[in-house]
Amino acid sequence: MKHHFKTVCVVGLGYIGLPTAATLATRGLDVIGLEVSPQVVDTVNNGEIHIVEPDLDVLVKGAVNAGKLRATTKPEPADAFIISVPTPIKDNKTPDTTYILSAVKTIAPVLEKGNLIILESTSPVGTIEKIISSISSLRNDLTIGKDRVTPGDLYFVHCPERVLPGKIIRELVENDRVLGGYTPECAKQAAELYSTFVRGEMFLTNDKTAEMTKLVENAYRDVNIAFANELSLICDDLDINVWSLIEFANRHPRVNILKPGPGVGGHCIAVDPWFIVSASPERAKLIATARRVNESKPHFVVQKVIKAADKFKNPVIACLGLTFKANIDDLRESPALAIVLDLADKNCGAVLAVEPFIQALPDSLSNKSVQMTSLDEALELADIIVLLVDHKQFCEIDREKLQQKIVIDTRGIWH
Ligand code: SAJ
Repeated sequence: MKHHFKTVCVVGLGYIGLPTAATLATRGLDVIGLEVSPQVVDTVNNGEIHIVEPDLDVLVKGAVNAGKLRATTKPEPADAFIISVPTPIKDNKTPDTTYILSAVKTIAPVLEKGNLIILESTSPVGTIEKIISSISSLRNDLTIGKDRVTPGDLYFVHCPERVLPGKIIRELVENDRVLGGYTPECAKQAAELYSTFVRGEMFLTNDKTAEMTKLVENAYRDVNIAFANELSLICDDLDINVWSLIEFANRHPRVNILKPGPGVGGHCIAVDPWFIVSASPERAKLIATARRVNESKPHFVVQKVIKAADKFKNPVIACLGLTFKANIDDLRESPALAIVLDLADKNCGAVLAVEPFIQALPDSLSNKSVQMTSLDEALELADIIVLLVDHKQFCEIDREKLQQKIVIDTRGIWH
């Protein structure tokens, strides 16, 4: 597909923004990364990265060395803007769109007629409409295409990212994309831009459908993980090995049960379902219940550990893994981290934490009586081993070393 884009500004150089920026740069576009953190700007401009993601370092280094990618804290004009900033959840379980709206305010002064504004951040339904009204009030010199038909000076699209941390570089290119335009022409413009690197299929629709599609994808996964987690609770009561049970049930041609775990973490699946619940609380009953089942799992694990610890005078509890899932360094909404924090607060023994993907304990744990140790040290000292993340290193542990220990394997890697 032919395109007219020369310069793209990616707003927010995080887990999604940085890989997207680097990928666009390798396709010959001039990419500006707009970032609030001066440290991140320096890191990227040195051709380095501040997150763990396979192959991203090579991509960024190449793009920066070729002069195709540079980072800055100040907005500059561009042909297209891709906003990829976080959308956290507030304490009352409603979405917090402050980062998006502040990104919009930052770019508003440099917008020009013909610019394409893409929102990749997961957002509650109606966010594109909010962005439009914010920009209309800041830039009344530009027209917007208010009736969703007439073309305006600016093009607005929601193109939710859907890549899996750990496989971002490949999924960015290979996954199908949903492009939700405020007007049909908006979606077409986005398809032109994404055709520079997306090999998957592109589905053009309106902004609200695209916003809901993203939320539904993650709610679907959450509900399915909740089913597995609920089974693990039931099996615990009934003294049935849930891992074997699921293995057997999954031999049915139309059954595919996911894996129970210590809970559901990450910035998406543990958060997005609440966006649907808060938009339609009366209807979203199953989605809300699933979220609660998954949220209850860390407490269940803590109770199991406390029960085991009661058998010792001075128990040493080794917690393996802090991240929200295997083989990444991401701690966001991590149930493993929540479990370790809770164990430390409960004073049920000496708590050791092993996390091969992180150098030092996160702030939330640093003033607690938790000690970070190597895997070998933990295996030697511990009475109780709590496996919280299925990191590769843990899957390879010599099982001999687990004998004589109480093992609480929340991921079923040693079952
Ligand atoms: N988990 C289980 N059991 C399972 C699968 C996952 O307990 O069988 C847990 C994981 O350990 C983790 C959490 O669920 O704590 C989520 O992990 P994940 O690998 O399922 O997903 P994320 O959060 O890394 O990425 C998801 C993906 N969405 C879907 O698979 C529908 C990804 O494609 C999205 O781009 C991403 O959310 C996002 O940004 O929304």
